[in-house]
Amino acid sequence: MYGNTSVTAEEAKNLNMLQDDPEKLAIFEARIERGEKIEPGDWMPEGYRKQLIRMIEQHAHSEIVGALPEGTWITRSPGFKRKLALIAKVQDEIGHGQLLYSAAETLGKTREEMLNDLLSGKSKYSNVFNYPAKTWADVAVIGFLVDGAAIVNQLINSKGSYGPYCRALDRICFEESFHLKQGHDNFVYLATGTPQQREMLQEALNRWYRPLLHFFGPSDKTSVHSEKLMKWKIKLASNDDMRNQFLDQYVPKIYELGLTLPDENLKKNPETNKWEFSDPDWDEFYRVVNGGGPCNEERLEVRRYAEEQGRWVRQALMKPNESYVTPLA
Ligand code: FAQ
Repeated sequence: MYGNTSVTAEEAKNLNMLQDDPEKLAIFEARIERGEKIEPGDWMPEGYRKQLIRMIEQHAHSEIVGALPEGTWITRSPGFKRKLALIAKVQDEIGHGQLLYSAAETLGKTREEMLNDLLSGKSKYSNVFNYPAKTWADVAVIGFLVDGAAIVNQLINSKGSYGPYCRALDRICFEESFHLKQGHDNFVYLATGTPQQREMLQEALNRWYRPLLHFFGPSDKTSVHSEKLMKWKIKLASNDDMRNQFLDQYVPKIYELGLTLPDENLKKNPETNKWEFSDPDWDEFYRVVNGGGPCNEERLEVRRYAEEQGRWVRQALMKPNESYVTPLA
């Protein structure tokens, strides 16, 4: 046991706790156990702070990079109403990034440092945004299924232990529910449309199936951080449980529209109540999240361009004696 806590010395080492005061740690753990929210000024173990920064920062990056695949379709949206809805959705995603960067900043990492880490490739963001949105059907699949997957994850995590992150997630989930309606409407429209529209949707679905399975992270057996995150109630369900919840909710909706998923082994095991599927190629997952996906370079290039082009605006907004820390400078 480490101090008066429930962790062993070995676990404490893994959790970066050794520099933490055991008495304070015990009080902290008891608060987590009671379901209290931890707030920015409260004492927290270094490992908790670091894990939260890592996770919230990656989430924030995912929102702003996540606006890019759909963003390329704004000028090509089929019709004015769909264009308006897509503009509003993309704008919301950027707003989510802002909320999440603010939540991460409460833990002591500046926004400039986070953006530097995104632009240099040091920090990860969600795998799904490193694939192209080739047709309008991709916009339907992203809005319905990527947003659907994000809601499964965020609703669960919004009950977590860190106040600023949970409050940001509450607001994000509220807005995501509109995105889901927009995505569902596009999805059903194409699924019940002309043979060409159905074919285009099925083709997009086939391409997104594996990235969607990857979205919830590696299996519980290989997940690196789950144990620590769940111990501190930052994450309230494991990667496999979240993936299972997603399949539970969305596979029937896809099948009821007469569409298929490209995996002959995908089925729910009635005994375990869990979905089984073919190996989704975890090598591809690691390649994509480590910078080797089809669009990683393009996504970061666009972000670097936006950073560069917006610099004069940020500088103009600074007070005369303030200086803006230039990312990558
Ligand atoms: N993509 O040990 P674990 C959205 C990394 S928001 C990339 O299992 P953990 C809204 C992981 O970071 C989407 N990397 O990790 C939207 C770690 O690497 P590290 C984002 C991934 O943290 C919709 C390594 O693999 N949502 O879509 C992924 O316990 C439409 C080992 O993994 C969030 O970020 C991945 N999918 O569990 C926007 C939610 N999975 O850091 C626009 C918050 C894992 O050691 C349009 N995050 N990795 O270098 C989480 O819930 C968790 O961080 C997980 C991963 C579940 C993503």
